[in-house]
Amino acid sequence: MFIDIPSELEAALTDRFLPPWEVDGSFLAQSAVEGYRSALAAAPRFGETAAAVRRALAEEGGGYAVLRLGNVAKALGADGGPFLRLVTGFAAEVAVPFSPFPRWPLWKDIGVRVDKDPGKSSGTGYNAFHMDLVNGTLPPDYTTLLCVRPDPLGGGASILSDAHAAVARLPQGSRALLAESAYHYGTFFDLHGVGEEYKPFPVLDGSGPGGGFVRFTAKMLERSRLGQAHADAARELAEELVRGQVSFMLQPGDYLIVNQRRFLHGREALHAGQENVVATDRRLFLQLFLRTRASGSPAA
Ligand SMILES: O=C(O)CCC(=O)C(=O)O
Ligand SMILES: [Fe+2]
Repeated sequence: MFIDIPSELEAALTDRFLPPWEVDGSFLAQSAVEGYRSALAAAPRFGETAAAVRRALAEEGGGYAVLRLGNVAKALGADGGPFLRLVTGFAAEVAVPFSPFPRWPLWKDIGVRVDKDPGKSSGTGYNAFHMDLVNGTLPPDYTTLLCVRPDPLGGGASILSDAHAAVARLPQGSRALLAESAYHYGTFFDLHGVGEEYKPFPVLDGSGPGGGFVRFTAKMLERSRLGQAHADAARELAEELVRGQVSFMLQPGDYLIVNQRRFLHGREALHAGQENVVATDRRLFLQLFLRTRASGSPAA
């Protein structure tokens, strides 16, 4: 699931100048998709590298990929526009980049805030297994995270777990409870391109492995009021996800792409002592969502 960039491609990417992108509503404009594609297609071994990413996201047992762009990040600067445009070009080879948040740019900062709820995005604590935008009828097909800077104190490993495999290990009774529309999480306000608010929702929608979403966030165990039996089934699923998890520390320039129909994701707690790290040295990730063309109209 880790995909290295051939050195001749690294060299070409470092030289390649991509212009700033334009958006069309909440989506990356088709002109940008095509412009980036034709610029990058000329780079040696770009096509096969993009194909390897798509294969890792779709193959049997697959569902996530880490594209290792560290050397390119080092050459171009991990937090600058030129590098971000290249990564956007790779993302557009998987599906269409979009922002569900109308007032936000395409890429959303996930920094570190010591004053924030520790279990949430930008908090310092354990970020339990979840899918992003879980309470929309049409969550993003892919969620992606670009590591600009890891936690300098060594915490914050990324965690991933095969959602359908975890479900398959549960007893039938628990699966039946998870298939009921008895779950809810969070608020739904001013979001674009992710359908309507889904409340209450079933965790399992009956489409089986490889098909639908396992619409789950372990955060609802603490933050939503659920009936006892439904909460117990959700807790069992959360435990199975942890049992099956993989974890790794992303390095600067690593780009994680998660197929939300296959894998759920989260993050280990950052190391203690973040208040002693100056803000500009703290962990910084950037997040981008992708929509498969067939699953929702880019014009939506
Ligand atoms: O900080 C991370 O590595 C993951 C954050 C996350 O999953 C989110 O904000 O949705
Ligand atoms: Fe997330």
